[in-house]
Amino acid sequence: GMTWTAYHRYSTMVSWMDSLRSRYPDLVNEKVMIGKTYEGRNMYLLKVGKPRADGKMKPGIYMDANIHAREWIAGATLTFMVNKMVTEYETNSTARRMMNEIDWYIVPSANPDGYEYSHAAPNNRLWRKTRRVNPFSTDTGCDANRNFDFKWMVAGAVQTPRENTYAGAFPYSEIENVHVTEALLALVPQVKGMLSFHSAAQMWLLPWAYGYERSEDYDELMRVGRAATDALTAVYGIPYEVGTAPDILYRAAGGTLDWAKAKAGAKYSYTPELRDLGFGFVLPPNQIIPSGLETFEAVNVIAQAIFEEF
Ligand code: 0X9
Ligand code: ZN
Repeated sequence: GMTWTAYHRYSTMVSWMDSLRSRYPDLVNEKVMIGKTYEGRNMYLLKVGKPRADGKMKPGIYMDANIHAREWIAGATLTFMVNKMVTEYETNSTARRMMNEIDWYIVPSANPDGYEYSHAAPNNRLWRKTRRVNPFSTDTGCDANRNFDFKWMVAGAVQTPRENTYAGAFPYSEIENVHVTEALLALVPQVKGMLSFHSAAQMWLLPWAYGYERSEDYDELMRVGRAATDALTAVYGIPYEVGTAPDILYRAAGGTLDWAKAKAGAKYSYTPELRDLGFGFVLPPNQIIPSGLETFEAVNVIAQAIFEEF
């Protein structure tokens, strides 16, 4: 079964969603199959939150993880946080407020084929991309975080299938991205926040990632991002940087971060890059719970900001 002391296979994550839904039917509202991966796995969107007594709409936050296969801490942290919000609803006032104020939409693994491949053999551990067999090439997979249809290929992406930042032959060449995009577009205009979890740089990235332009909400995204990482750092002292991808990391076009803000109305769009601590992508599993606890505090700050504004 599911725990947060080990990294689990995709099927265990799916069973965890089912068991959470059957144990907390009032809080886990829906588990929707949003489509199949290239290799035929089912992708799911979980909706959690306490419905309002008056039936009125709550602001929504969409969260996903593991669009990059090897960043195992991302999905582990995300499932930990969702599990905490749901199972501690009665006992933890922070969890209760998050569930009362926000509708949460969660895709625990945005690239299940790549994730499973990274588990399948020790030599595969650092696989990043999808697993589609590219036409006209013997190289497999595409960087799904370069494959969205906003400023596609303008920076930090290549047209060489062998490379780790291969953007695909055209936007949405990856079926997994089609499913995520359609799921998120169906939630417009409810979704005001998007958190796409990655690792490993201890950064809280904000748009735009494609270039150095400032978004119209830059100041607010910086302010809320700083408040979020202040709350995160307060837990264990782990430092996080906040800024646009070009300012503190590098330019990268075609990712979830920019697309969600530009095309899905998610004003508060962030890409958290979780714990590194010198381990890079191969973070030991005893880091899952601390990462989950500290990141939960940051997500709470984002939720409060969105609740107050909308
Ligand atoms: O390169 C990436 O996709 C992300 N870094 S990682 O080490 N996890 O691969 C940063 C992406 C930031 N930009 C966008 N989301 N567009
Ligand atoms: Zn990543």
